[in-house]
Amino acid sequence: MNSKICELFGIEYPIIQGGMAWVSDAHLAAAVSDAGGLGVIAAGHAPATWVKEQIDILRSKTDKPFGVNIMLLSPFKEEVAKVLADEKVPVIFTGAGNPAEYIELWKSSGAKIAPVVASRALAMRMEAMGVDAVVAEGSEAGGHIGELTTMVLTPNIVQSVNIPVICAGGIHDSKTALAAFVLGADGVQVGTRFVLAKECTTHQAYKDKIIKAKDIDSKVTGRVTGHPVRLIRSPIVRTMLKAEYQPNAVETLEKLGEGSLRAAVVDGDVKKGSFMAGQVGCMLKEEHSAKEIIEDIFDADKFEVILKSLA
Ligand code: TUI
Repeated sequence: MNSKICELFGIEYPIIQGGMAWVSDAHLAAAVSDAGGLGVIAAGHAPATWVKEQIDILRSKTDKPFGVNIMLLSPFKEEVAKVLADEKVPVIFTGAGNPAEYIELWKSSGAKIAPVVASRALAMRMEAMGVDAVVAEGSEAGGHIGELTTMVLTPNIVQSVNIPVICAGGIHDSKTALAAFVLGADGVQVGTRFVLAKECTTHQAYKDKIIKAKDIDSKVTGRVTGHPVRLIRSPIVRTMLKAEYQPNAVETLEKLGEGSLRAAVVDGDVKKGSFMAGQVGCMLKEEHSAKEIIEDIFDADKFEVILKSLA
């Protein structure tokens, strides 16, 4: 596909693998980059030493371009930001905050910068700061989310900025990818479907949780406290949703959440784990290799059938 995102990042298909904390390690990212997309390591709450290790592992597996997603709520964000510059990471994604203070450092290291945004105002502020692209992430996405849906957020940002826009939230197949391009996006970011990549080292119980999820199993905790997180229904989610309406809700939710994503991804703990996933989880039933996933999404025959049905 001829796309501004392919040119900007030096990739074959305009698809970015979402930076999912604990899930998106060097093994998954290398497989996606090798298959022609942009693989992304998620720094999450990890220290800089872990991030550096993952960059080294990825570089030992592929010489294709890749990205790192820095989560701006991380206590290690300062040191991680510096490692990304020192390591000359080709593409830097940011999530859950405003990366203003690091833009100059990363630009001087030669990185392309693409913040994940959940509003038009932030997309415009980011463009004014000189970033190279934005990821418009709708609230269908998993994990930490904003309020607006992909269907409204994407075209609103597309008509408000002049830099390339990557659409995220609800994208998992050729139909949803094509819809993102119709909305004006230059590329797509896919998260949840890559949890089911064969190269993804996430615990099988996490993958099974996605495979078994029904549409109504997708829940959002933290709406009341102002930190909405989308995940799959489980015992901890039930406790969190009740706690939201009790006194000290912020502290209780923070305590319940601590270590719960690791418990899900690493230990597959169905009781204590937070199984963050996008709404599309209910549509995903099988595991495939990263290459199969990308080739299925960008299947020219499938695109043609959809477009012909509209003619
Ligand atoms: O970052 C994400 N999704 C994530 S990060 C994550 S790790 C985590 N672990 C435990 C609890 C909470 C998170 C799981 N999922 N997505 C990117 C994203 N960024 N979506 C929305 C935003 C966002 C929100 C507010 C970006 C900027 C912002 O405000 C900045 C400002 O200054 O206005």
